[in-house]
Amino acid sequence: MKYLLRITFSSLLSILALNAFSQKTITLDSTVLEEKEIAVGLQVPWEMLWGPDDHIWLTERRGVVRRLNPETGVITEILDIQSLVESEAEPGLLGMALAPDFANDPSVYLVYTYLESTFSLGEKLVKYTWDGSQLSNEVTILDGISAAGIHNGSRLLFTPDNKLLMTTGDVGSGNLSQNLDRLNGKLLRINPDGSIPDDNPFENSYVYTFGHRNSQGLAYGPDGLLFSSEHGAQSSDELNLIEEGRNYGWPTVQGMCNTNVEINFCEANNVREPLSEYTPCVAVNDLVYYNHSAIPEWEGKLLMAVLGGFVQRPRISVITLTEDNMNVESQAEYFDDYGRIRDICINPHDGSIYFATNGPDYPSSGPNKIIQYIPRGTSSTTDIGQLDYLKVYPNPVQHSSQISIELSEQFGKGRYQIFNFKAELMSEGLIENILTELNLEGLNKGGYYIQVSNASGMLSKPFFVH
Ligand SMILES: [Ca+2]
Ligand SMILES: [Ca+2]
Repeated sequence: MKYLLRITFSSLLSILALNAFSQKTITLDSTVLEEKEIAVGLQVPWEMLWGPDDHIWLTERRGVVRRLNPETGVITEILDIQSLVESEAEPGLLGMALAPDFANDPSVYLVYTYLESTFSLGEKLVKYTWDGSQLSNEVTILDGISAAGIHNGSRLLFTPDNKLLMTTGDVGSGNLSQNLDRLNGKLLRINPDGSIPDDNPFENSYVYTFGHRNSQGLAYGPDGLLFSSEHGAQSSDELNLIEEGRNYGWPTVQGMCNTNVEINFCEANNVREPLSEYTPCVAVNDLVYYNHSAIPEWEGKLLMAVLGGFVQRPRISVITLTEDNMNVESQAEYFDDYGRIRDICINPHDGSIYFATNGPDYPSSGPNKIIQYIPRGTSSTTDIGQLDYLKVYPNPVQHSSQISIELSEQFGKGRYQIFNFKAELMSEGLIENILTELNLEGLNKGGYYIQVSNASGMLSKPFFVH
């Protein structure tokens, strides 16, 4: 329970309740970003990618892959492998990558943990095929990776030369990280068919770099440089620059080489120090490179999702590198009132930022959301003229009164479910008309969300009873 956040449930509710009353904005030097809640009620969204089909693809840790239309908020489920996935606490369905030439090779790569035997968990990299509506036909690409209740890595990233990079965790056994014969505690470089690239740094080995504890952020930055984030123990989360074949020090070295033991080890083993370390740990996670002119203040910078640990607040850190990109010049913090932030993706058209929240507590709790911040003045996302929508009003709504549920003609009618923020089902039923009044008698004061589902997908909205 290392990363337990000391925010009480009631304080979170009041934060969320405040959010509901006004549209939030963030003002940078000259750019104003406006908040939009895209989806609510997800179950630990872990990886979120902007796909070539202009949809957001996301994994939920329990073993579900969904596809989200960012214009309308409609979510469809495209894979459910909960029966294959073991997902207590940290493990589960984690990383995802889409094949770079998706039009000709509609392959989706996933990493998940599974029950190998009664007493052991394994982790594997698999490939599914997208047929335009579902993922199917699992093919194992790489198996034999140890998994555990903690430290399962698994961020995936394609290289420009069409290799697949995958981070692996030390599963709580730091000695694995220095053992080149084991796949744990490493950054692996893999041919998409699962074979070992013949130009890897160690002969006949998937290992690209080693000495990692649990890296869950991986991104190309400026000049094609490769960066990773890495969870430390109690101290020394790391932002690393990845250099082929290098040793990143764990478990002897945490963060910089700055104790006598560390200095000796670093000199003897040519250890690559991090660019930056975070002490005490803040639980650094997804890393993306913001390379869009829509937010000039952030153009050319790294954005890092921070789950938050100990007393440190969750946030997105905006990291400015030095001119040679080899050091961190400064860091600023944003979005620090959403609970744990797991993952980020960027809309390549309008420069919007989307992030996935994982609730206030370790390992996760609801209501997990996808939040968008759109640079003001860009027009790709608007409620006017949307084909699909769900509107809920008034919001907040008076206790023991009625709430209006309005669905677009295009989306049509469906089945509704109302959950509280612990994801407990409070009521459900059919919506028979485009405009429906629901009686809220029996709902206590507090935060809820409604999901409406039909054959075309699911829409969601939060609301508050006061
Ligand atoms: Ca290190
Ligand atoms: Ca150190």
